[in-house]
Amino acid sequence: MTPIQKEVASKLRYLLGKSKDYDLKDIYQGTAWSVREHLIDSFENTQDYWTEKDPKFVYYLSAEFLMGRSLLNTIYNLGLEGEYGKAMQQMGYKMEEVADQEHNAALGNGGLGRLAACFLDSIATLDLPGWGYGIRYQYGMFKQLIKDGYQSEVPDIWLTEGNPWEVKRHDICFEVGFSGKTSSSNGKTVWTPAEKVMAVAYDNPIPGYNTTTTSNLRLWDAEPITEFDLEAFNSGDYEKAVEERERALAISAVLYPNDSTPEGKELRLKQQYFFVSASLQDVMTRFKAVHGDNWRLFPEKACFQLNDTHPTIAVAELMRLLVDEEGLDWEAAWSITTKCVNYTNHTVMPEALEKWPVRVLAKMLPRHMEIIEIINAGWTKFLEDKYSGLKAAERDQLVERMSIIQENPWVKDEMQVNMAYLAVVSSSAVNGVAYIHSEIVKADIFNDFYKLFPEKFQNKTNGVTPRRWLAFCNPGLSKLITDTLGSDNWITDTYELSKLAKYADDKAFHKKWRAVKQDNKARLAAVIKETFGDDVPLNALFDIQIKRIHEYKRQYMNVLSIIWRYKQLKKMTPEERKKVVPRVCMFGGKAASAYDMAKRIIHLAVKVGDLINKDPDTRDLLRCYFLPDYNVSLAEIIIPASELSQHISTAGTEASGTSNMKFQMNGCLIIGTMDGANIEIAEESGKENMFVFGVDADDVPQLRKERKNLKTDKRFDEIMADIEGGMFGDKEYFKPLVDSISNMKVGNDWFLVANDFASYLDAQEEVDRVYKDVDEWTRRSIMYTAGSGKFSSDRTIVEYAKDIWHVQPLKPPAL
Ligand code: GFP
Repeated sequence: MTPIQKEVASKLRYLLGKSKDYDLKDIYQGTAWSVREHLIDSFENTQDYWTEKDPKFVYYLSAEFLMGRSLLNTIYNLGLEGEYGKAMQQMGYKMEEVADQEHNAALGNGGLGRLAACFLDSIATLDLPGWGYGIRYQYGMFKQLIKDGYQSEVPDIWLTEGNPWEVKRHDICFEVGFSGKTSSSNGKTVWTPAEKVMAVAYDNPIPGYNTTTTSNLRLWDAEPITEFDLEAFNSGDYEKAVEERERALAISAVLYPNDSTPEGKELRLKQQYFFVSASLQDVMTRFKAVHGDNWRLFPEKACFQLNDTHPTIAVAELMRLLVDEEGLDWEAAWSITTKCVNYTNHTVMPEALEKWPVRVLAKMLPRHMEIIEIINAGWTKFLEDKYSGLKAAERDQLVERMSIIQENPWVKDEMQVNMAYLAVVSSSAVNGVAYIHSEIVKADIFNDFYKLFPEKFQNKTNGVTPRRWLAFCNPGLSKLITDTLGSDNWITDTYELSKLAKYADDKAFHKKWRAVKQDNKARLAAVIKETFGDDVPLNALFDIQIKRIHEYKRQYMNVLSIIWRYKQLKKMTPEERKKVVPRVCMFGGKAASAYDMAKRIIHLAVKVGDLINKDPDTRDLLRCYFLPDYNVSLAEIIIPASELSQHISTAGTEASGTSNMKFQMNGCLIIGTMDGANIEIAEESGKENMFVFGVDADDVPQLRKERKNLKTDKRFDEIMADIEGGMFGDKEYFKPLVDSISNMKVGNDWFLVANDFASYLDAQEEVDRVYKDVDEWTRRSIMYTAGSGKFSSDRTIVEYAKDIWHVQPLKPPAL
C-alpha cells in the first residue's frame, strides 16, 4: 500500500466505518477526507503566517460563490495528482469516476458567482492575502428537471452526505439582529433588534496552484441563539418551541429565494444583511485584537469588494459598527468606510440594479435606514453646493436624479433606496467588468456620478482561472500545449499561450490538435447518449450555447436559426444534403423560477429538438438538445468538446460574459455580437477569426425607437408563422413568445431579435463554409487559444490588487 492508500483506507475505516464492500461513493468520501488533511495543513500554515505578518487583506463580499466540485481541483492545485493517481490506480479506480461522485457546490446562479470562484483561485495562486465571505446556503441553485419539455425545479440537497471541504468554527460566531427600534441615550443611538440570530463560520480552504498559499472562503450559517424554547414546549406550545430555530434556519436555507413575493424580498434582504454584518464583525474583531481601537489604521489593513449591489448594506453596517459600537464620530467613520469599500457592477439590466423600498428597510433594519438617510442628506447637500451655480429647477432635478433615496416611479407614494447609488457614493472605486461595459457604466447608468468623480471609475475586464477551465478540464489539450511549448508555465502565465500561434499553419500540429478535440467530442457524446439515448455523429459540428436563460442572451434567436436550418434541409434533395455540414446544437442553462418567458424559450428549444431529432430525413445532419441541469461539472465536459459557441446578446446588454473566455481558451470558435468581452476576445484572437454579426451597441437606442417600423426578414416571418401555426405544438403556450418579438407595433422586441436575425443567419452560413475547410477551421481554433492569455483571472486579480485593493503578495514558507 502507498502512504496515500493507507490514508484513504484509514478514512474509510475510522470515518465511514467501512473496511470492506466499498462503493464508489465511499471511495470518493475516503479520498476527499484524506485530501482535506493536506489542505488543512497548508491552510493553517498560511493563516498563521498572515496573522503574524499582519498585511492588508482584501475581503470579497459576495452573495454567490459557484464553486463546483473540489476534489480534482484540490489535488491538482496542491500538486498531489501523482500520488493520488497512483493510489487510485492500485485500488482499481479511475480518478475521474471517483471525482464524479462529488456534489457540485452550486452556491450561485451563473456568471457572477462563478467569477467569484475564479477570483478566489487566482487570489490564492497569486499569494494575495484575501478571503471570500458569503452564505453557506443549505440548498444551492435548484436542480433543473425537464419534464414533458418544461423546466421544473427541485431543491439542491448538497450537504446531506457531509462536506469534506469545510471546517465548522464553533467558536467564531456573531449575533446579527433584525427589526426592532432605535432610541437615543447620551447622544448615542442604540438599536434594540426585535430578533437575533447567530452567524456561525464555516471555513472553506482555497488552495492556490503550485504555491504554499491556501486562502479561505468563510461562509456563514444562520443558527438560533436559543436552540429550543423549553418553557414554551412544557406549556404545550410546540410550534413556539421551535419557532426561533425555524426563523433562523430560513435565512441561510436557500440561494435567492423567489423574491416575487413581499416575503421573498424581505428574506433576501435579510440574507444580504446577515452575511455582511457577520463578515464585518469578524474582520473588525480580528483587527481589534491586534490594533485595539486605532481605527484610522483600518483602511490600511482591510478593504471590501462588493460583488454587485447584493452586499451594499455593508456601507451602512460599517458605519453603524464604527459609530454606534466603537464610538467614532460620524466624519471619522465616513472617512474610514469610504476608503475601505469598492463596488463592481455586473449588469446594466434594470431589474438587477437593486432598489429596496424604504418601508421594508425601515422595518427590517431601522438603524441602517437612519444611517442611509444621514448619508443621503450629506450627499444631497454636497450636490446642492456643488451645483449651486445652476438654475434652481435644473439643480433640483439633478439632485433628485442622483439622490440615493428616490421615488418609485411605478408605485405611488413609495420611496426606495437605490443600492447601486449608495455603493457608488460610498466606494473608492467603481468598476465594470469589460471595456465596453465600463464605458456604458460611465456614459449611461452612472453618468451623473462619473461626471462628478471621473477618477472613481475603472474597468477590470473579467477573467477565468486557466487551472479549472483549461489545464484540468481538458487534459488532452493541456498535455499537447505543455509538450509543444516545452513547459507548463502557461498555467500560471497564460500569455505563454501566444507561442502557439507559431503552429497555426503546422499541419502535423493540426492533426494532434484535432485528435484532442475528437476525444473531447466523444466524451460529450457519451453524456448525450446517457441523457437522451441518442448517438450523435462525431463528424458533426458541435455548436453550443450554455448560460442562464434570458431574453437578452437571445437563446431564442439561436432556436429560430435551428428551425430555419431544419426547414432548409427538408427542402433539399439527397444530393444537396450530402454537401451540408452536420450540426449538433446544444443548449444548457436555467431559467429563474419566476421568469416565465425564459421558461417558454426552454420549452421551444426542447420541442424543436423533439421534432428534428426524430426526423429520418435530417437526423444525420441536424440535432438539437437541451441538456438538463447545466452546472459547473457539465460545463467542464461541454467546453473542451465544443467547436462553435454562441455569445449572441444584444449589443450593450451582456456586461462581459466569462464562458466566452473559457471557450476561447479551449480553442472553440465564437459566433457573436460586438458585446461584452467578445470585443476584447476579437482583439486578441483576431476579429477575422470570429463570426461577428448584429448591430453595434451605439445603434441600439435608435433602433429601439424605430422598431415599430421595422420591416422584418421574410425568413423570420415564416418561422414566426410556423410556431404560431403549431409546427412544434403548444400553440397557446408559445403565443406570448411569438408576440414578444414579432408584434413590433406595440413596441416589443426590446432585444432586437428580429432586427439582427438576417445578419445572424449570414454569419451562420459563414460558419458552415469555414467548417468545410478543415485547415482553416483548425488554424482559427489554435489562434483562439493562442489569443486567450489576457483572459486569465490572474491578470484581472493583479489589476484589482494594484489599482483598487493595494494588497501585496505574501507567500508563506513551505511546510
Ligand atoms: C453577470 C453578467 C455577465 C458577467 C458576469 C460576471 O453574469 O456578463 O460576465 O456577471 O461579471 F451578466 P450572470 O450572473 O448574469 O450570468
